[in-house]
Amino acid sequence: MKTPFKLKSGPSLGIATLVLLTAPAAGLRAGENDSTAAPEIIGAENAVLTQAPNVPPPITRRHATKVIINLEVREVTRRLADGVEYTFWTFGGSVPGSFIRIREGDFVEFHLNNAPDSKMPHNIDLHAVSGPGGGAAASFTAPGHSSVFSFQALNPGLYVYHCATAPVGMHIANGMYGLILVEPKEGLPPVDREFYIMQGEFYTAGKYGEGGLQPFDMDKAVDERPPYVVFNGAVGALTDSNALTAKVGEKIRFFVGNGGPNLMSSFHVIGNIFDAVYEDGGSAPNQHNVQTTLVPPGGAAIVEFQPKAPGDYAFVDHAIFRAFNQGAIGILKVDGPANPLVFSGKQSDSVFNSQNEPGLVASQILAAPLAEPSKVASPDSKSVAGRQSEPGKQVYMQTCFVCHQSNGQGVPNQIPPLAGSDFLRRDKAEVIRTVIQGRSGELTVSGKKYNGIMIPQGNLSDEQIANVLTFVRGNWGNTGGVVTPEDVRNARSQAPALAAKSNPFE
Ligand code: HEC
Ligand SMILES: [Cu+2]
Repeated sequence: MKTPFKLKSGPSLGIATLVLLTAPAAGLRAGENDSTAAPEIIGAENAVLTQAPNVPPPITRRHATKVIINLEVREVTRRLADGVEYTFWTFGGSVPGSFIRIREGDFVEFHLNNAPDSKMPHNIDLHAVSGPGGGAAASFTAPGHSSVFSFQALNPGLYVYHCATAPVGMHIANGMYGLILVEPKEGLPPVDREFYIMQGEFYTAGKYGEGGLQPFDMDKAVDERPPYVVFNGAVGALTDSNALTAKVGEKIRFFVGNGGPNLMSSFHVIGNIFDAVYEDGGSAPNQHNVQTTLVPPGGAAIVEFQPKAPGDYAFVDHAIFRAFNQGAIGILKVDGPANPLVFSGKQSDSVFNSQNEPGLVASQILAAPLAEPSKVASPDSKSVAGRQSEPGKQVYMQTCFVCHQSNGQGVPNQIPPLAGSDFLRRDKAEVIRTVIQGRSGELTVSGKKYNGIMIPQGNLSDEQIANVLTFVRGNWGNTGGVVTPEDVRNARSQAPALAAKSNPFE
């Protein structure tokens, strides 16, 4: 069925009613003795579509409904990498295509609209459809036209959809793929954040990074030699200011798809373990405690995990040259308090020789959290130092104590003491810089020499650094004064910016 598609006209009720009337009655009503009979369809709604990395909100309704989907195919020229442009063919204006979220049993009325300025006809094959071509022939649409077909979402799961117009490989290689989630009747377990990530390769005539508007290269596509392997349609679509964000301890769910057209993805989040994987995008978690999951072209997976420590976590195709040399890398930035018992950060770096007493540092560190930090003075809570000292102690216990120990005593020959430290009496700005930038190399504290590495703590806020230093300088026999957030701001503006990380494994 085809009707001319006008950009301005809303979803046509006429078409909707027509489809409903022509659908077989038994398909819309539960009952008879037919086990495949669909549930009752109550009401109608327009689907909320989102662009990656966003996912529409979970479905809260507990019945099947008629869902009207309007998806517009657009051919757009966009950034593929810095200085590199490409003409993408898209479902909804971006790569991957809009995320569609429906519920098991829903009756879907699908409107595929092909923009009037498209050069090609397009169609859609949804892997969630039970019917010939997944809807491909039924949705074949010339530029400036709109096709309507309908289907029932019989099977829950996470499904790929893609264009299947000849040459199929070329339409997919130009970005024509996306994900449709059919939520099981009972819904998915609640999580704190959901993200939409889809891998795909781009076969440009030029090499990786070669500038300008790059044409599609059929030979490279047939040989499966893509210059680009990326997440969400471009190099850097999920890094730097586009990085995903979350907080320590939150439950994260990634809906991961692979448009291909050719390469399998070995999907891995560096420094996290998947608590659950819905392998192949099936409707139930079938595996727990997984490092890397395989996502084939035209396939999907749902992964769930819970970052335990703050930091930048890179996710990659672990076929690792793709991550570092072809673009298949994104970042999840996790904020929150350090959790030194789960992960300490680097604790020391000392010269290794066979005389070193093994296990010394480790045993002291394990003992430390059990020790009561009771010997810590409780300063006058009305003074400025007193007000900063309590939150400062918290920062200390979360961030510094793992190395400097619960009462600031340090570790002999490894980590200098903060208790009775003459270093702390020196230049205030230098003390602040030590925390922001870290420090390494030989250092004498109260007459004893140390040569270790203190990792930078510049991710702490000005206030946290001011508080922890006020706490440290006001306790354990130290005599330094208050450090204010203003002091920290000044020190930061003088210190050279911390070098950005280039190695995502760090
Ligand atoms: C990963 C272990 C580690 C952590 C965590 C750590 N430090 Fe350090 N710190 C060191 C080491 C090792 C040195 C000595 C560096 C050297 O030899 O150059 C040091 C040196 C220092 C010094 C100067 C020497 C002294 O003893 O007075 C100060 C001040 C200091 N740290 C404060 C802190 C504060 C405050 C925190 C928490 C915000 C912190 N450190 C977290 C390992 C650590
Ligand atoms: Cu197409």
